Amino acid sequence: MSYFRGIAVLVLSAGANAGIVTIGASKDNTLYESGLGDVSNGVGQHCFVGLTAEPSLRRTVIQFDVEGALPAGASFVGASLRMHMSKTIAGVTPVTLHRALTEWGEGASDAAGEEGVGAPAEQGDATWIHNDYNTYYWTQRGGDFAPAPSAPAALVGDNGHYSWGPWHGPYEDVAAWLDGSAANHGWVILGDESGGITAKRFDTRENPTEANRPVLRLYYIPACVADWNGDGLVNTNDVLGFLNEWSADAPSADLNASGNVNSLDMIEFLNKWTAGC
Ligand SMILES: [Ca+2]
Ligand SMILES: [Ca+2]
Ligand SMILES: [Ca+2]
Repeated sequence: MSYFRGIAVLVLSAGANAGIVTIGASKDNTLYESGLGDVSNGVGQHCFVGLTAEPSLRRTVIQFDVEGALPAGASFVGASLRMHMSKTIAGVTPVTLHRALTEWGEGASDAAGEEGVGAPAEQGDATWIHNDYNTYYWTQRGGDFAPAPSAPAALVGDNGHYSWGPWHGPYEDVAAWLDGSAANHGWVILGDESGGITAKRFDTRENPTEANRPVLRLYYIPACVADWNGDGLVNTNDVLGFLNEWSADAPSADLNASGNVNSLDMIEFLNKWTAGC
């Protein structure tokens, strides 16, 4: 038993960062539906999507600085966004990511209480009608975004963590941001806007509970597969690091680009590890 426990500890410690980069949001905010467009929540602890009882729409905007996040020579192969949902009275509803098409801002507005009604917008905030309060406007009220979702909807029920990706997800958007073929304005996140009470409250980058803040994970295959952890040495730590991601079914472990992780990927890794860089 102690042998296996020892292996598990090694796997966790040796493979923590290999093949995966985890980054926090650079900004996030809520668009609160209002005719005057003077409501926002730039530095609040929460953000919202869906329809309130009023009814009134909420949409979340979020952005991550992905540029330069991967090691030199790495092949980008997957991305996932994870958010924590912390309050709702709605049942299970679909929540989708849409690529934002216009730059937007996060000002100093800070909603009180449960934050559902927002706060007076401050200079530079995104609102329902402004991408940058109170000087610039979205082309369309409620934000400018690609109509088609960037990933299959997450089905959001009770409080907890929810993810989009990494196998079928926001990968294409992040790839376009990384290679410069599309401007990175992040995503507009939509709840179920078809009717009824569907509002979901998520936690923002300002949330005091660090584990509940939004995270974007980028999955990559290093330039030298044998040196999986990128420390310049090829040794057993690289095997353990790869095994960590292989066990977790991570896109970074799909070395033969087959769309899934299985024993063929392990064989390919071991062949490259034996051959060295
Ligand atoms: Ca924020
Ligand atoms: Ca190494
Ligand atoms: Ca594979």
